[in-house]
Amino acid sequence: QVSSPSGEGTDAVVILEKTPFQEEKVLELLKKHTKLELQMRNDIYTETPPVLNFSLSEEIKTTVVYPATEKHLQKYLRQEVHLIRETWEDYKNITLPFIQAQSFSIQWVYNILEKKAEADRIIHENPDPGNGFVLVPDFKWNQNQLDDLYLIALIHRREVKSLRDLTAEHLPLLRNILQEGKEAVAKRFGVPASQLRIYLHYQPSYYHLHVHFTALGYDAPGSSVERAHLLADVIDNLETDSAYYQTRALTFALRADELLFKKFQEAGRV
Ligand code: M7G
Repeated sequence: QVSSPSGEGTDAVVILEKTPFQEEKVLELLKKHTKLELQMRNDIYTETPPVLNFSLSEEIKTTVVYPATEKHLQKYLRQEVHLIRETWEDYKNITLPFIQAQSFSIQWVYNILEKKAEADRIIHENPDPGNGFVLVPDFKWNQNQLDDLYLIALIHRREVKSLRDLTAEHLPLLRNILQEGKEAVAKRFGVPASQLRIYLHYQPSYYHLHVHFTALGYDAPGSSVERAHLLADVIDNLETDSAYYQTRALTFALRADELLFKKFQEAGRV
């Protein structure tokens, strides 16, 4: 909670993340701690207890959400999770009405698309209103090292909420993101397409279609099988069947305190 001058409290979310080690720093640290205590040894494997006095002060990245809504607070609190298998009927009867009723603002997306925010960070843009997009570094990446490279492509079209809305009509747009996105990342960061994980989330947190680009060697949050859908596979599926995402069941995890989970519970689907 943050107190205003009037003494009133407003919630804030402060996210602290340890950034990947930088090679030179690791060497420095190991030189400093030459006498590490032994905790376990088995054959060629040895473990030491965690060392508390490593200097990590410069290795922590901070993200602040302020003022934070109830949904932001929920998102970051630890909670029990459950797997949902959403049929197309479930989507129409439960998920879609939920998305339409909720008001998780996507103003930040519009600000990027309209160059009102982060304009100087744009890596690539295809300005076509139907098949274009903007590629920017994700919030989660501080751009200091390529190990945890993370970019997002935001589409210019505004009516495509998620994977569930995609049909063959969107193939040119998706192909542009895949092709131009790969080229832009290779050109700017020198990371080849073979080392990129390019995918969509289902469910996403923000219902304006976007594509994640992360370094293959980075275990990015949300890259697990119950959430990530590789863009190349999405394109293939739509080429095979334009209604693929309007017929198939999709799996995702929901936290027990999420409103959408409660809606699935009320409908007797969990
Ligand atoms: P998502 O799949 O909707 O949900 O992805 P997730 O946040 O649960 O992964 C949205 C992505 O947009 C995430 O990777 C966020 O880190 C990123 N993101 C969110 N915001 C509010 C911003 C922002 O203001 N700027 C940028 N550059 N990225 C953001």
